Amino acid sequence: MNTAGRLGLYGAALVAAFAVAFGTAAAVAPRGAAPGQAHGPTAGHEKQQDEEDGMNGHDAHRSTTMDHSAHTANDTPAGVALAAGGYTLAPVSAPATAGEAGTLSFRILDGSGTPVTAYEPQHEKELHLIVVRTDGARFRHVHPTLDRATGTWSIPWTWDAGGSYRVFTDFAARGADPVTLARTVDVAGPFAPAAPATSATTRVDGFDAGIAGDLVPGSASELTVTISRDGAPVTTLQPYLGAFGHLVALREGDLAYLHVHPEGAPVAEPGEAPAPGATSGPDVRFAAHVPTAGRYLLYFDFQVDGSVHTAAFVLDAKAAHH
Ligand SMILES: [Cu+2]
Repeated sequence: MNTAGRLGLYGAALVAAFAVAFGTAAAVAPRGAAPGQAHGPTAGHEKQQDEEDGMNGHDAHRSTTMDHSAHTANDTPAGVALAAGGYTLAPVSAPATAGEAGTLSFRILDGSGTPVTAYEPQHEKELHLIVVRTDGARFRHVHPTLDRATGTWSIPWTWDAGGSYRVFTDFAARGADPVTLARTVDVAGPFAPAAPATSATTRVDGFDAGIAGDLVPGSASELTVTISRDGAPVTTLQPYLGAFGHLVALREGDLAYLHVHPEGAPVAEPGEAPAPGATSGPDVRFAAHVPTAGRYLLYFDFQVDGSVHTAAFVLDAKAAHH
């Protein structure tokens, strides 16, 4: 389990200020999601996209993670605006109707309105695209392709259901701080809103996933995700995007975006990415810093045997009373 290694790091680079986005995520419909989705990943993972970059990418996120930790919870939460840090997410083009195959595309504009064509990789990718319906269902975390001539990001896209979706772009333009920009995209088609209920366990693709710990507003909340299969601990978690798992937290109500990058083990230095070929599990630890009491939708990505799975949890953050 490499517990010692993880514990050593814990709390150092892991504290994520809500105000900032760190990286990536994954998902599943919360329990109590739309009928027929209770367990299934409502979300798809574009494996060919996710896997194409391999595991030995950059670790630019390490330094950015540390930088982010300096932010305070008083900052405006990430992911609630289409412009921040001098950059703007231009209108998103996507199929208008559920079930219609097409392309999702967009550009990032700098302060002069010029499309951005140079990015600093974070968590091995130049841009992380997170899409979730406003009720928290249908989460996807994928990596579109950049046309470096035009600055247009695109990815094949089909909406599985109607509704309003939040499209988050998590990136750092070259030489700039990471930002998370978001827009709403409305999709015609049947829409049965899910009502996420608190859930600390879920089942996805034959794996059982649980999350332990309490979210406490205004402080680092220690959380541990545990993965098992057929009642046995899974100890073969593989590095994915530079860690043994990725977690995104969204605040119910405004979908403010918190990206938490769990640390795996063994590692040489705090914040160090796992070595190629390393495995870990069944526990993945991280810390999240949520700004307010309320309900949070958590989407956890993990990789086993080359396949990425996503587990969703719903936790309530309650103000500490002493
Ligand atoms: Cu990503």
